[in-house]
Amino acid sequence: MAAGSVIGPDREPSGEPMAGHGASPDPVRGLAVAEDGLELELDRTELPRGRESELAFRILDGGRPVRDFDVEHEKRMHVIVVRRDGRGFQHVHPELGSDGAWRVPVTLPDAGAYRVFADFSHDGEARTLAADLSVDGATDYSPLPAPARSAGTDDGYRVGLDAGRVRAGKDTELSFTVTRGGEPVRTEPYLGAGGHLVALREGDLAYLHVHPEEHGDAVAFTTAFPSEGRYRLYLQFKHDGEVHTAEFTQEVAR
Ligand SMILES: [Cu+2]
Repeated sequence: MAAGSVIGPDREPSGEPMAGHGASPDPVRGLAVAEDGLELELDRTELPRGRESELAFRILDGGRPVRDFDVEHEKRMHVIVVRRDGRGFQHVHPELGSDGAWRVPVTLPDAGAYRVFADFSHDGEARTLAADLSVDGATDYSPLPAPARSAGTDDGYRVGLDAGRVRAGKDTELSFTVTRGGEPVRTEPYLGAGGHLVALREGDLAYLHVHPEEHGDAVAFTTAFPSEGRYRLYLQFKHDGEVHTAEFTQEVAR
């Protein structure tokens, strides 16, 4: 990682950086607020609980707001907000104002420390910068749920995950199948693909944005997890015109 202050949500030393197991692990991202001269600056680092409020930020280059972003997955800016225990995942698309600030309304229902990831491309380079955001109040963090091969969404879909044994640094195919009421569901294009997958490493919330491989009966992704440990996977797919999210805990072996 290049110069830049590393700010993690109570980073635990267990988060070993890259494990050298050959292959081509996806670059670990989202551990720093600044990288190669670009910096993520949040307007406010604290938001109220349970009330719609505005999340506003700028991407600064040498202190000046960047305005020329490349379109990636149909958007110029993707923002992920998640609490440090992996709960409360949101994926939103802010608007760029003429003052160079990105703004999007968010509601954070629970208190705690959150991570905000800005995922964008500038000058042809994909970037993920991240900053901490807090919501005041009594906080009740939960451990990651145990790994499971199937997960429900809160709106009645069931998603199966086929991954086999996943090892750090090895290319892995993650294949998801979606059903509703026992019937297979063919997902609709979402952000230019059959699905969208974000993986966050337990502890330091290292960020992997994984790109889809195909769009057939299954939504498949290939990635290489950078290190052993547990990751939270957030699969988003579109069906009946709406976006649905299924979450999995994935164990990655050495
Ligand atoms: Cu997005």
